[in-house]
Amino acid sequence: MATNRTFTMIKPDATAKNYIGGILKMINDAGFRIVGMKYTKLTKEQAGSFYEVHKERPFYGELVDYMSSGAIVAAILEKENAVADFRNLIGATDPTKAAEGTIRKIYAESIAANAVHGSDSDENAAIEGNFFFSSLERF
Ligand code: FUP
Repeated sequence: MATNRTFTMIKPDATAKNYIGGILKMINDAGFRIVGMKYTKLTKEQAGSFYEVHKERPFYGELVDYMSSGAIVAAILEKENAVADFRNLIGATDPTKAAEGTIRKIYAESIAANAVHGSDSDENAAIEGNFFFSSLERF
């Protein structure tokens, strides 16, 4: 089903390198409207809870350390077919495999520090958006 909202984070590697503006420009130019946005830093506990679905994966500890290592930008994005279109815009998890012109191809440094997060389903987009934003913080 085509839906109209997804959730993203600009990750610590990208905020540290001053890529926030470039990434937000790509997001807006692709037709996404920002309906909630927050510049913040996750505690280890918050990062662990956000990525709980990956807790059995070998990279979970490093992922939690990395995601709590610096500032992030969390945002809710609106567009027709938002989840699938945003996954196309960001490209493959591993930037060496990401298509030309995608955010990860342009801005990511590695599979772990891969510049942006994008929800993988409508259900997760709602869960992840609710993790960061109350109903009063989205428009
Ligand atoms: P994606 O949906 O593209 O963000 O990728 P996954 O849900 O598979 O993985 C979530 C995050 O775990 C990635 F963004 C980065 C991290 N990860 C690793 O650090 N190593 C891996 O081998 C796979 C994922």
